[in-house]
Amino acid sequence: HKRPHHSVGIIGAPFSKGQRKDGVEKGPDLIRNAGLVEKLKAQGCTVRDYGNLKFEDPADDHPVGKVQRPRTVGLANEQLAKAINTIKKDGHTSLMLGGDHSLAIGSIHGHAASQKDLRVVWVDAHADINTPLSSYTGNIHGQPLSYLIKELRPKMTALPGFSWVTPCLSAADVVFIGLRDVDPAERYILKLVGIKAFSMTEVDRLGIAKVMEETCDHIFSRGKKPVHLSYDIDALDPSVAPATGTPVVGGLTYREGIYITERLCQTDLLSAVDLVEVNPKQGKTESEVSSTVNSAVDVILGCFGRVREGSFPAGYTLPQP
Ligand code: HAR
Ligand code: MN
Ligand code: MN
Ligand code: MN
Repeated sequence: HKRPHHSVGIIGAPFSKGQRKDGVEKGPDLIRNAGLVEKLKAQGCTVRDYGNLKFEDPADDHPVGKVQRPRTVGLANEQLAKAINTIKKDGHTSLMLGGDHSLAIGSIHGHAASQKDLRVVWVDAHADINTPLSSYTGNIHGQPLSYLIKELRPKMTALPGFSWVTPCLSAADVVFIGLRDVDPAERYILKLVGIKAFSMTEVDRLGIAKVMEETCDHIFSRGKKPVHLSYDIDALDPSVAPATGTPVVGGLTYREGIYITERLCQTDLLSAVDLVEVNPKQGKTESEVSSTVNSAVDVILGCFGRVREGSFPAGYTLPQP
């Protein structure tokens, strides 16, 4: 089919306070410095880079129960939500470069503010659906979906920094791919509210092509709606993405990881993308860092029209002898 033109609005979110490891705030600039904008343009995209958000540190952000830095994470996400809403109003597909995965709260909330009724594909080793009360780490990057899913409202407590958040997703709007490190509470929640999940076991059983057909069937079963892809780089196997805060063995191959993006691009409904959890300080060598960043860039390029079969611009003709 004829490939549509992609207009990409990039926002960098150099934020790490949704977890405890320094370095993930370097993600946006690392990914840009790997030539992201040039590569997107080379494959025919229009790109506007909105730059990096600047985050504040609210005074005395003491834990609430186990939850770490709720005011800081809440405020950062409120800023991000506004930025994403602006990018969507400007008519782009948003591309949020994280940063840790707590940023999905603001990214999805901001997306939902301009696109009613969206669908979310969450590609991750982890389910990131602990409630503030069920989380044993207290890290908000392990919790973002619990803030966004309507059915979980009764399990949530009010947290400082999050009064602006209203759940904008139904459980049926979300699909997971790549799960292999899910807490007991998270497994219970997935069953409780009924969220479609393709763990690595399903990727093994069905193959990635069938997983993606079933993913598309599920998210479009109630009509064609805009899709938000939230891609945690730790979904990929540590052999291709080692520089991340919580690597888990047995992940998606590079090819499976890229196939997901190609298939979603093909729907022409990809409306927002998050690429999160690239952490150079977690790389043991330069080459671990660069392979992780290169994988991240390729994931993004796949979202915006790159195809492995090759392609040529409209109007292309061979040189005449
Ligand atoms: N489930 C654990 C928690 O709640 C671990 C989350 C791990 N980190 C991520 N999320 N990168 O995708 O803290
Ligand atoms: Mn995650
Ligand atoms: Mn993860
Ligand atoms: Mn496309």
